[in-house]
Amino acid sequence: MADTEKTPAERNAALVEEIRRLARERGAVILAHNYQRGEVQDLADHVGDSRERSRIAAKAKEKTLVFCGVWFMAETAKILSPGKTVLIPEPKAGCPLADMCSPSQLAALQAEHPGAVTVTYVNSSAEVKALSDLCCTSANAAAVVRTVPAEKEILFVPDRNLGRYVREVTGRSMHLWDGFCATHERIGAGEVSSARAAHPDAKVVVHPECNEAVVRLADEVASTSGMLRYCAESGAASFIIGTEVNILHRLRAENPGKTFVPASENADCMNMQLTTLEKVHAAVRDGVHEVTLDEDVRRRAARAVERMVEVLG
Ligand code: CIZ
Repeated sequence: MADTEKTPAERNAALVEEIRRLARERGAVILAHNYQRGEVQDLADHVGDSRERSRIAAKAKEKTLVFCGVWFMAETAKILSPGKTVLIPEPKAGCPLADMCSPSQLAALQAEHPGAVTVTYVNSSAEVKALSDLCCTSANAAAVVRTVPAEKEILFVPDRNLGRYVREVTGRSMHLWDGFCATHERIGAGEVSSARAAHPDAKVVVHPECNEAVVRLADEVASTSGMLRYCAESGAASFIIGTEVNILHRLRAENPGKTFVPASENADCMNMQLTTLEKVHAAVRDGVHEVTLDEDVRRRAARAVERMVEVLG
């Protein structure tokens, strides 16, 4: 059948088949973040958060990792798997939160707080990770902070909302960088309250990158992997989800008998959505766009990421 005679669904199915064939031929594994478009999640060999995908990537037998997500995620894979080729289908997929903390700004703060321990959220550049003592993800931020000796001052960068939440659950005072995720900031407490009024039996599950008023309304605060686990294990039948809306694709697919409602329809990350099947196809077919890092930066960043794994045991 000619391509022009196919329906969009048939064209997508053919493209997915072609991407999978090329990936097998070229020894590539495709990893997508929980916030990727539904069709990219369905194509991927593995879907997960940064921690899960970095672990899978490091153990994968394939020599090429196709990281569907935003730039810092592909960089983190390269930090941990320097011997592998890491491709990002859309190199313009950045992270405004990561951009809110530059290496020179962080170095200036560290100079003002000599001896402080810098704990850096994975949503950061390789250069910022290279200046850090410990890396963390939203799934383990509180556990990482708890490993810092009580007498040590902590600089937590770059997400003020995650930092505030971790400060509350750990009781540790921390100096918080004033960064935020614009997608999570768009989720309003008023919207969550309206959703709760419309779905009184639903559990409200929100990401710790949400602002304080939203977190206060939640039944559960969790990373994306934590949300997937919580919703699968909960006896509740419906959930109001406060994070990037594309995670609802996976939640619905994995929990067919349950209902999922976004806390806000506006919580869509433009950068995450830049990755399309066509761009993944081009990446696998042409071997573009490769992530490269200065080896000294990579080695120092790897120390902060590996220390996260070491301290958590
Ligand atoms: O760990 C990640 O990939 C991020 C940035 C958030 C989450 O909760 O998945």
